[in-house]
Amino acid sequence: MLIIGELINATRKPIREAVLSKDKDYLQDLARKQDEAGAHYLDVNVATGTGKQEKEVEDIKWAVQLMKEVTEKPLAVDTTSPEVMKAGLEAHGPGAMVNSVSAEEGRLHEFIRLAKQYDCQVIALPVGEGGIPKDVAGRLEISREILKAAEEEDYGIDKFYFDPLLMPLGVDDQSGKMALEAIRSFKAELKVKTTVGLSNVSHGMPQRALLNRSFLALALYEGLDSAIMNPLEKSAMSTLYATLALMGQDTYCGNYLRAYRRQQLVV
Ligand code: THG
Repeated sequence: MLIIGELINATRKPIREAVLSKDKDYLQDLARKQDEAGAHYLDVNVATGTGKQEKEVEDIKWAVQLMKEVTEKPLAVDTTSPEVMKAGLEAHGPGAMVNSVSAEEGRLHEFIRLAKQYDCQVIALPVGEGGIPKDVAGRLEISREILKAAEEEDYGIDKFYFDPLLMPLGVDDQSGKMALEAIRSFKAELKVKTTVGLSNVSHGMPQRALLNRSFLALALYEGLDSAIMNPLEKSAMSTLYATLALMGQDTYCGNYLRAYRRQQLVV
């Protein structure tokens, strides 16, 4: 189970402020904490909403550099802009993650080529020219387009994690169910790995961690391979260890017991 630490994302107010004020210490501290909590990759999104492309290119180079100073964990460059993606991957060097490629014009082949050039893992988002599909069938159709493009670019499917686009439950009470069905279909029909932006599900709802960790258990049962999540959220991390042990995916419960000894498990 691949954990991508979500916390360095400028849609979050403290991060937006840290990027705008160039607060290097704050961002480095968060990078270090997520690394120590067990994240395998660290997501980095520096879109502060100023609308200036050149600024965002400078910001991503700055952020990648400062994170590399404090962690050896690879980074997941989270942007929809080809220029920002290229600058981030270049500053990082080989082995980053592209978050994400969609089937939109100007991104599909471009982002896969960049991923190939910099030897990256890739998150595939089933978003097309018509925006976000309304159902699972639409997500599968666009995912097939992304798979076809990967084949044309000769970039291996094993590099890809498909994302069902989990929407807030507070916006659509069927969004959890739909994402679970999408994960099941991605695994069964496309035979691909999957990931999900876990904290999306609880946006705007009370007791977010409860919804996050409950969705995580359900998604793991459907075969989820990765999550973009908050690794500092102990209840979600505890649910992760417990669920994998209960699913027979933790030899002699080694990871569960190790987490307990490190006092990482909460009830
Ligand atoms: N798919 C892909 N990438 C993504 C998303 C996705 N990147 C962005 C987002 N969705 C995932 N990242 C976040 C980051 C922070 C939060 C939600 C999603 C968030 N954090 C809480 C906050 O700011 O209050 C703090 C943590 C918490 O309470 O759990 O809301 O879907 N490919």
